[in-house]
Amino acid sequence: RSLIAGAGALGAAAAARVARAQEKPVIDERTILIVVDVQNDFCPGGSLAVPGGDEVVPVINALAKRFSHVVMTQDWHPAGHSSFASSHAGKRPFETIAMAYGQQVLWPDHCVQGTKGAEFRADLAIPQAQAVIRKGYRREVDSYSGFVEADRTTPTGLTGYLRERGILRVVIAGLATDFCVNWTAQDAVRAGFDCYVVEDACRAIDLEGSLARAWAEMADNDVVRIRSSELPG
Ligand code: VGL
Ligand code: ZN
Repeated sequence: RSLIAGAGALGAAAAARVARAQEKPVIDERTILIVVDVQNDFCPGGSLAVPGGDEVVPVINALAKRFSHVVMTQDWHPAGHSSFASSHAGKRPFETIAMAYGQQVLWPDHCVQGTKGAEFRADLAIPQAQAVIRKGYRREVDSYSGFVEADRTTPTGLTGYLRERGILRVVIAGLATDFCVNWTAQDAVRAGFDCYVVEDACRAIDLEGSLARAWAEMADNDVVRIRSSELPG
């Protein structure tokens, strides 16, 4: 009875989220782990190093052992990509610019196709990973999300891939919490998947409060925040 009253007060989507957040995900044939952008450039020593980025590797390696289904995303830009500050005269990294599709943060050159920085961390040990979705490969459009590019219309193909495989639930880990993990997680929900983000298996860039904003946006959009210890062993 109180649950029904709660649903009226909260709204159906929020009530469903509350219900789901209290049940931890099952890991079954219809659950997949998405490992986001665990690449050299996002780790210490890389050109867009996320603080503690390398610390996710052992956590993700252990997590991945519990999954039979895993896909990975890989940030994969051509040289001269429009998200690079170096492509815009007078602009510096971490400034923003108006692009045709909206505001874009400008980054140091990173994850250039075929470079060492774009490679996955060598200590990532997920031999059963089944697909790699590369993203951000169009010069004029960025893609934080593994599902839909920054123009918010061009699909990467990941939704179709997961649907065709009968996947219902996605568990997300990787880099960076406030950019590629955040956008990938929200798009997973929009595509109709139940979505869990494993906070201790992620690290953030945290530009001007972007991490707190990301968690708030994810919560508002039915992404469930969990810790790796809450997943079934
Ligand atoms: C990312 C900034 C630029 C990420 C990718 O993986 O979060 N952030 N490109
Ligand atoms: Zn990028």
